[in-house]
This record gives sequence, structure tokens and C-alpha cells, in this order.
Amino acid sequence: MTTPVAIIMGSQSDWETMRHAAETLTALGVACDKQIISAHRTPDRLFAFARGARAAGFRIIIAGAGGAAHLPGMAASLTELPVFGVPIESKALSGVDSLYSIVQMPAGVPVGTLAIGKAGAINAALLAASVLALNDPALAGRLAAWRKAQAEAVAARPEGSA
Ligand code: RP5
Repeated sequence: MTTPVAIIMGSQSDWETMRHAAETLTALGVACDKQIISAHRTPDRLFAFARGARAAGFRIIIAGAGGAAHLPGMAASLTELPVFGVPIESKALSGVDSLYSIVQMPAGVPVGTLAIGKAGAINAALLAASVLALNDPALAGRLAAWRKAQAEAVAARPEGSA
């Protein structure tokens, strides 16, 4: 049994955000591998990972990076697997730098870009699960149940409004 999703991130400091992607996938019963791969500090690791990702059995890559966030785009340049990019909320520019770095890919090398921070990490996992669920009815059922539980957890009226 191969692991379908690779979660890669530029630094240990990104884990606090990217753990939400891992936790969401785990809740849906989707196995994921987690690796620190920096486009700038460990370029050889990036090339080896991205060029071998399909052969390793991965089907989707979730890549989180902050600041000059070149990791998702460079990974996408080295593989035809779907790459979802999560902009990390950077200290200096609140993640706008990360967002712009990830979202403005040139035509021909796509990165599906999510929101900055925790919401983006969770949604990257949900999007990955949605894609995998196209060929996995059991996962489609778990995803539908996850959405139903989310809807049921939302109160009809705000607390303290009576
Ligand atoms: C990026 O630089 C990483 O993705 C991280 O978000 C940012 C800062 O990294 P550290 O200095 O915390 O290692 O490459």
C-alpha cells in the first residue's frame, strides 16, 4: 500500500501550520508522508523528491512555504503530479509575500494555491481528499460524512443572542 499524499514544507517552522493538513488527512483516513524540503537550503533534496515522487507512489503533493516561497512552484516544475500550495503566514509580511510567491505561476506550470495559513492547510488536505475520492468510493463517503458533521456543528443562532 503506497502513501498517496506527500506533505512537504520549507522549514520545521512551517509544521505548526502544515500539521493541520496532516491532521485533516488522518481524520479522513488518508495516509500522508511529511518531509522538510527547502527550495533554497536543500535544493538537491527538492530535485530528488520531486523527480521521484510519482515513482514513489505519491498522487498529490501539498507544499507549504513562507516568504520567498518557491517550493510549490519548483516542485510543480519537476513533476506532473498535482501540487497544492499553502502560503505560510510569515512574520514580516503576514503571508502576503508567501501568497504572491506561490500564486503567480507562469502559464504551463500549475500550482493550486490555497489560503494563507491554517485555513489553506486544511483546505489543501480536503482538496487532495476530494481528488482521491474520485476513484475511491469509501473515501467519498468519509468526505461526505466530514462535511455533514461540519454543517451540524454550526449553531443556528449565535450564542448569547436570545
Ligand atoms: C521558508 O522560509 C520556509 O518555508 C519558512 O516559511 C521560512 C522561514 O524559515 P525558517 O527561517 O523559520 O527556517 O523557506
